[in-house]
Amino acid sequence: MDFLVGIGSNIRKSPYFEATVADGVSCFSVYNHMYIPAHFGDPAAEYKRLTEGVAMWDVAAQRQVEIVGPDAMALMQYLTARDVSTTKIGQGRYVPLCDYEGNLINDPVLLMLSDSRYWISIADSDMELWVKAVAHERGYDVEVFEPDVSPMAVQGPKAEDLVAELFGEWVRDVKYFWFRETELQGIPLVLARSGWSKQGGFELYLTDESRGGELWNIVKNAGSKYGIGPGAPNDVERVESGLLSYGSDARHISFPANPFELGLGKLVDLESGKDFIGRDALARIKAEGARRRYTGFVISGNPITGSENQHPLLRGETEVGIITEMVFSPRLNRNIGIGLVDGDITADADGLTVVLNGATRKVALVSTAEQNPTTVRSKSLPARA
Ligand code: THG
Repeated sequence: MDFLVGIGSNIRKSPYFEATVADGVSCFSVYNHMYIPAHFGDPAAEYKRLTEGVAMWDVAAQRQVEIVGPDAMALMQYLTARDVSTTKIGQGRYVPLCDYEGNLINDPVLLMLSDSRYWISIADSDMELWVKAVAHERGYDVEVFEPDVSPMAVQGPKAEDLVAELFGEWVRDVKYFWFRETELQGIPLVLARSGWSKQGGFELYLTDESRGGELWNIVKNAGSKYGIGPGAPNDVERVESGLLSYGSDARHISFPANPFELGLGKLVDLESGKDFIGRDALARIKAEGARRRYTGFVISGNPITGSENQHPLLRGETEVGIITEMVFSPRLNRNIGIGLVDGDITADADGLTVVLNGATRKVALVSTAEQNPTTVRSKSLPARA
């Protein structure tokens, strides 16, 4: 295909935008109405930095929705299927948000800043509108708005050494998903041990958008001795790690799926007695059993590059699932995928295929844990055909 995508002033720019352009970004995507770097022209090097060194990403497009006021906790609990009542100040939680049908509408990270102040760090859908409407219609005493907060990710096995060098040894004691408000050379931010990879690392939530370029360059310069380089949320690593991508794996307006189907059933707390949006639907879905399940795939043939579209999983002529993303994993030396299969397709099902660019490829199911190179002996995977 040979065309350009038109972008106007309707698409917002991140505080790191100029810095990423200066560092050679070669492809952007759009997320929460904002530019987000997709890659810097060398996917192999970006993957290697993430899995063996350290990478830095502009994820300012993971916008925050701030909820502040006496009813902040009550509203937060009403928004999510997860029991968040035990969350502590300084703790983050992964919180699925559903609509009234029980379908996922976002899967943010919740940050509890105080008893009466929360952020949700959102995936790609308009949550500020939803949260504001729910708050007003139900009469919660809160304010809801998008604050000046712009995350940057520092991910990879060397991320901790770099972040400790920048902020101090205390960062080594920050527990997974916990955070602290701090500053770096006078730049205000929230430092969290989190990020959309399973390589370990931190996210720096910049709270002064005028200082994005400065923060970017401080991290970049300090990271040079660790071989840092720019990157982006990495699709290959996320498929290997089985991390959900709301928008790609499910989207309520075009491809609805519920948390039980998406492997997030353990985060749905129907026993807590808490009321939340989608509760009745989720109780019914749980009782009936989910129709589909989230799974990994191994796909035969030559290395796959880029998968823009979802692809039906076929058995004979029948569609029995959907592969939402396919990638070539350099560490596994095979093509892997992620997506949903019908409940009656067993793990050892044979005769599964996918058609890619007109050619039929064989497909085998693997659990998302089985396709993670750090936890799997690759001989337990089906051979590359
Ligand atoms: N960081 C921040 N905000 C975000 C994301 C992020 N907002 C959008 C998007 N990513 C939200 N989606 C996810 C999906 C998975 C995880 C985090 C955010 C994740 N999951 C772990 C896992 O699956 O192993 C832990 C889940 C758990 O606690 O149970 O990290 O990346 N700021």
